[in-house]
Amino acid sequence: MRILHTADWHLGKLFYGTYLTEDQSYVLEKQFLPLLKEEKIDAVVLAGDVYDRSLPPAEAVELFDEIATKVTADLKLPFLVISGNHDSPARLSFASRLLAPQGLYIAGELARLTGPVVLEDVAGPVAFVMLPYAEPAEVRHFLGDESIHSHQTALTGLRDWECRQLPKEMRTICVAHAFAAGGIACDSERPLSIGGTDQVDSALFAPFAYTALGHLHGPQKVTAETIRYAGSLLKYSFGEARQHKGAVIADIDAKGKADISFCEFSPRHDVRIVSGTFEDIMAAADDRTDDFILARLDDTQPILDGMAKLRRKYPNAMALEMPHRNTEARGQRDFNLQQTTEKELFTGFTEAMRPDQPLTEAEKACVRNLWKRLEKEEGGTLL
Ligand SMILES: [Mn+2]
Repeated sequence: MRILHTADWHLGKLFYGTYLTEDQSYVLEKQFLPLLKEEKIDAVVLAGDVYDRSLPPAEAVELFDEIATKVTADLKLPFLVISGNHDSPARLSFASRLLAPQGLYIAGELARLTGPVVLEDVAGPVAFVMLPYAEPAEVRHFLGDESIHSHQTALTGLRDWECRQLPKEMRTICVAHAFAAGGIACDSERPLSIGGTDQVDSALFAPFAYTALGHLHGPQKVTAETIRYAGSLLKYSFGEARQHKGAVIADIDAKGKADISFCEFSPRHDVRIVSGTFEDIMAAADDRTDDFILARLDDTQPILDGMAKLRRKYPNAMALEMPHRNTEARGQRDFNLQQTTEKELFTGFTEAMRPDQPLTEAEKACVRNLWKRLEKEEGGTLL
C-alpha cells in the first residue's frame, strides 16, 4: 500500500498580516493533487493542524472542502484526517459519520472515535490507528483513568484503547499529532503545554509499520526511519527559510516493511532572508522578487523609510531587522514628552535619525515654513 503522509496545513494562516490561503491553495491544487495521481497513491493521511485556528476563515474552510472533495470523490482515494492542537475537534468532526462511507475519515472528538480504519490491499488488511491531539485531562476523562496526567500517559492510553481489538498479525499505521522526544522544533509551532513536558517517548510508536506524525513543522524522522514528521505545507516563519517542505510517501509491503521517500513542493512565493547592507540588497540581482522577504541589514545607522523603499524591490517584504543598529543613537531618543515643545521634539528626532548629518540651512527653512503653516491652520496653538 502506497500512503501519502502530509501534515500541518494550517489553512487560513496569517503571515505578518497576510492570509496565505492563496499560496496554500496553489501548492495543494498544483502539486499535492497531481502528486497523488503521478505517484499512484492508495491512501492519503493528514496528521493534524488542518486549520490554523479553531474558528478558521471561510476561505480556509472552502479550500479544505475543495481538496477533500477532489481527493475522495474525484480521485476516489481514502483520506484520513486527525485534528491537531490548532483545530477544534468538534468542528473538524462535523458530519464525520456521514463522510466516512464516502472515504473521508475524520478523527477529532474523542467521544466519536470508532476504532481503527481498516483498508485493504492485495496482501490483506492495513489498520490506521488515528490518535487526534487531546489534552491529558480530556483523555483521563474519556478513558476514566485517573492515572493519566501527562501527554505520555494520555497518548499511550489512547493508543492502547484504539488498538484493543486489533489482531496481532495485522499491519498497522499510526497517525498522531504530538511532540515526539528527539524531534527538532522551530518557531511556528504552538507549545502543547506550558510547564511540564509536552513530549512523548517515540518508543510508543514502535509497534507500528509506519507512524505519520504532525506537529513539528520541519520534515524529519524521529529515532527510526518509520517514525516521521511530514512537516508543514508551507514555511510559516523565517526560522524555516532553509527547510524544504513537501510530503512523505510510505510504501508498506506485504510483510509490513515501510519504504520511505520525500517529495518536495515548490511554493508560489518562497520565504527568504536576504542580508547585507541596505544598499547592497537593493542593488543585488534577484529574479524572485515576489517572495516573502525578511531583510537583515548590516547597517548600523537607521534607514529612513526603509520598509517602503524595500517594498519597491520586494513587494512582499514582511520585515526589516537591524541586528547591528547603533544603540547609542537609540538612547538619545529618550525624550521627556511632557516637557518638550514640538519643535524641540522634531529637532531631537532628526538628530537621532541622522546623527552625523545636521539639518542644512535649506532644510531648516523648509521646516520653519511648515511650522508656520501648521500653526496658522491650527489657530495658533499646537497640541
Ligand atoms: Mn502545527
